[in-house]
Amino acid sequence: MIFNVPKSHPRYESLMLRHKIIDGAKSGVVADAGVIAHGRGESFDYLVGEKTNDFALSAIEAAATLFLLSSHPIISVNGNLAALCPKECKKLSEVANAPLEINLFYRTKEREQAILDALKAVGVDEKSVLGIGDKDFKEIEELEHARRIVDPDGIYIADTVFVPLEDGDRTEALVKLGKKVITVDLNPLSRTAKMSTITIVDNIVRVMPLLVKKVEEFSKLSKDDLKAILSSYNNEQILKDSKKFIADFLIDN
Ligand code: PTJ
Repeated sequence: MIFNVPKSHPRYESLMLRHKIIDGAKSGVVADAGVIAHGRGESFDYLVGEKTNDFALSAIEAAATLFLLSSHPIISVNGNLAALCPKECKKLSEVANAPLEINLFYRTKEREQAILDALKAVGVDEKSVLGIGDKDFKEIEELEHARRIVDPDGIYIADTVFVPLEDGDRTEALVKLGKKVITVDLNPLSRTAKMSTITIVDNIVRVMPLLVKKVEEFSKLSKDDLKAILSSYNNEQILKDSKKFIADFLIDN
């Protein structure tokens, strides 16, 4: 990192994240538009009080149960996720038995390699990463952009797909194909937030460690207990709760 953020700075944590994104953009991990996407996330983070609220915690618990109840869960990795949480991607993949698949909107061979390198740097085994290399990739016909190209051993056969930090039409297409979708998006109004099976309205950097912990904790529960947690979860209500929180926060602060 070129810029040294003083620890005493009141927005130290937030600035550190910015610089992870900037460094990621310089190394080709983060798309140019990913820098802007991060800014949108930052503004919504203010509005949720820069903390994990109850609506996010309930969604994290539901997400952990869905990971554990799925036969083929997959973690879709984009540039922003790889820049902010590479270690947690590895951990979540291990505890949830969910392979990592690199699946990019701004897809280039150089960016795929840069993201693979970022994952390898935290100990991810290159051979376990899906979505890259010379393979007979499948296509999601409903999509016209690069995210339609998916791994035949990954998103294509997955029953649950974790797609954090994106706003677009992919979630709708995946749901149409009968898949369950878990997203993390600070913006509860995004298309992805609205279309997902489970929407975690919180910052990915706070979500990932909690999600890993919950998957570990819930792996000791019976299938019936997991199903009970999941069936009591209502994503529509969670989205309402998050929007109500934001509205109240704006009035009260
Ligand atoms: O790496 P690629 O090529 O796949 O491209 C990735 C980006 C992020 C550029 C692409 O998916 C994109 O353009 O995303 P959007 O449409 O800007 O959506 C990103 C969503 O993530 C927005 O709704 C943001 O509010 C949200 N977001 C950004 N940073 C965070 C976040 N949500 C949670 N935590 C964050 N740190």
